[in-house]
Amino acid sequence: MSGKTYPVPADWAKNALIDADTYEEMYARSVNDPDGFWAEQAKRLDWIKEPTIIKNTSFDPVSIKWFEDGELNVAYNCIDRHLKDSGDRVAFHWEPDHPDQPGQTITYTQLHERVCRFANVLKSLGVKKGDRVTIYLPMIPEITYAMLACARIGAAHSVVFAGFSPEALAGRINDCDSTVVITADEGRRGGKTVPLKKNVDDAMPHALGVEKVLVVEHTGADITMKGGRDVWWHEAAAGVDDFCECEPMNAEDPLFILYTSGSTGQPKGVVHTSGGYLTYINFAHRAVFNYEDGDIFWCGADLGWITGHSFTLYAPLSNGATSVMFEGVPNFPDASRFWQIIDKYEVNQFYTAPTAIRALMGAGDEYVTKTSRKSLKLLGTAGEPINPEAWEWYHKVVGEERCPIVDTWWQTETGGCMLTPLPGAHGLKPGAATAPFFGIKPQLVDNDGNVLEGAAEGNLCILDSWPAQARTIYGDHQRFVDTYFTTYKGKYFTSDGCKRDEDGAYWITGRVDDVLNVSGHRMGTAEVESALVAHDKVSEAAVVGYPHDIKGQGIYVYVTLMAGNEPSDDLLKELRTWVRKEIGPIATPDLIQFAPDLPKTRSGKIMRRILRKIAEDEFSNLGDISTLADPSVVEKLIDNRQNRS
Ligand code: 6R9
Repeated sequence: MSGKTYPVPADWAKNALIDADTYEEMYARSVNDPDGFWAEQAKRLDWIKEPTIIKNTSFDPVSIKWFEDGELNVAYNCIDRHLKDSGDRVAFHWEPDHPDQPGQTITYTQLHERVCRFANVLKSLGVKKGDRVTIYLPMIPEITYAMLACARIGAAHSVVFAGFSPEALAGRINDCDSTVVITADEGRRGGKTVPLKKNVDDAMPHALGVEKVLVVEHTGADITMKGGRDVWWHEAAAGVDDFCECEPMNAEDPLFILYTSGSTGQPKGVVHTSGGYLTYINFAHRAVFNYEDGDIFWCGADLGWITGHSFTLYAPLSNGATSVMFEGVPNFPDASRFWQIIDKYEVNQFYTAPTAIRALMGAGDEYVTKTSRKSLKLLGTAGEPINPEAWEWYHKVVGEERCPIVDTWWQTETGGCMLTPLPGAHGLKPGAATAPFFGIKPQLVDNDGNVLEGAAEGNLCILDSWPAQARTIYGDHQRFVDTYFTTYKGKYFTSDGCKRDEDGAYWITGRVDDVLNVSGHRMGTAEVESALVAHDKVSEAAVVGYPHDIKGQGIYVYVTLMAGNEPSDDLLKELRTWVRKEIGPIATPDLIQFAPDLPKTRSGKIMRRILRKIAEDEFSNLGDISTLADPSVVEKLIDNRQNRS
């Protein structure tokens, strides 16, 4: 924790939408009178039927409903309601992977027409209100059409990040019984292509419920189209009407499912609903980023993750904003790419992940300083803890000390930002997520559930519901209850560790469960382990994280081989490739150690605590190892540990 605090700059205190006094007054009202507070915020949206019941929630037993008698359509709120006055306003500046490729500008009127066509195509493929549609698309405009088309006709979308493997895709298709999958011929990222349609083809033998695959032509690559199943989007779009009515949806009808990693087993299909989700993120977009009409907003997150769902798509569009959407990566063709895009579109608010900031910091200041960035007013980060050094660089070199940084802590399950400084209200502490957003009641508890007051470090819980909270895990409500509300009964347990300092500011210290955060991507150690043991030469695997300069955490793997197999460089490569194939490139192990034995308790449980310490190079103090079945295993592991440099 760095001791520094940057006070709220005078012009921000004066001109921001929310200053310190307003924050205190509004926060008090949000927690003392949630009904009154959120009824007022709900007026930000256009309702078909205004809600009269606002909050109806309990964490014990678990039942979460917001605005339950309200009716609305999310796509209407994101598009149609802006058409009358602002149809010509740009909704998205779409920036391609390489600056020499043609970009696109999409106005709200154009967005409306394309989303309507997309909706009509989905209907023609048999999609109805209440169905689930899997979207496996790269960061191209069509992914926004596909998501909004689902919202328009009342189908829940399940976006699967286009970096996931065919195996991972098939699992997610099956879990929510999608009969329609939307993909593209290929994706582009950093000058490389990703064979999306081929991945879908490879997933099909494992996803037998899929009836139709809708394919967007993007790179023009040669792909195979299967008769009767595969449909080109551009051909289908030409044959449908350019208007489609919005389906009236109950506030509690699902808007989307998004799969995320937990500490055990299969990824969970986190379910978000319509009215509460949109109200909360619409408001957060204004309050956290100080978004004002006319600003150009850029959230760099991929639509495969929650940050993309909420802040690349739904929040900015529901506020009628002009957003930037970027297909590529921060360092291609070179490390100036982000800053050049900011200059090109005169971006006012820029939101990205600490891992990107660390990587760009490593490339050198000149890539930044040769650009102007004078349009920037505010910077944001999300996804993982930001180290103070990267924060200072972002603040000084990128934002020229003129732009406040909002370090927003939240989760797939929370839908929107939960802890964050507000730029006009809170002094900034590099690395601190700082203060609760409206309606959020954080609490720190120790491992036994005792409440910790004042300056303390413990496990972060949230005491009461907020409108954008996930409602369930698709198909497994009991898992929802067990995962989030059982460790500390009656409280939402975030699985994050957290410190509160003397000033009451919150500092997230990272996950306290077996979830890794690699470059801002959540990954269960259990998922990587089960991919490894599926390899026929592997008998056992244990996966832990270790500190990594750029990725935040790297993936350290201990592998025990089946009898008759010897460690070799070829096998190392084979295992790396295997994990990439099973899960996707983001899960590629950084370090693999062949371990003839793993440290286990007498009851056979792997002692991860010890494996973590060895991976972190902190083995001088391993704690009590006397409960191990064979303590000598540890020394061998230390002797053979993988070098990180
Ligand atoms: C939005 C998102 C959630 C996990 C979360 C925490 C970590 C997110 C953070 C942060 C420190 C921040 N996390 N934001 N840690 N400071 N500002 O990333 O959702 O992909 O579900 O990840 O990410 O550990 O529990 P998700």
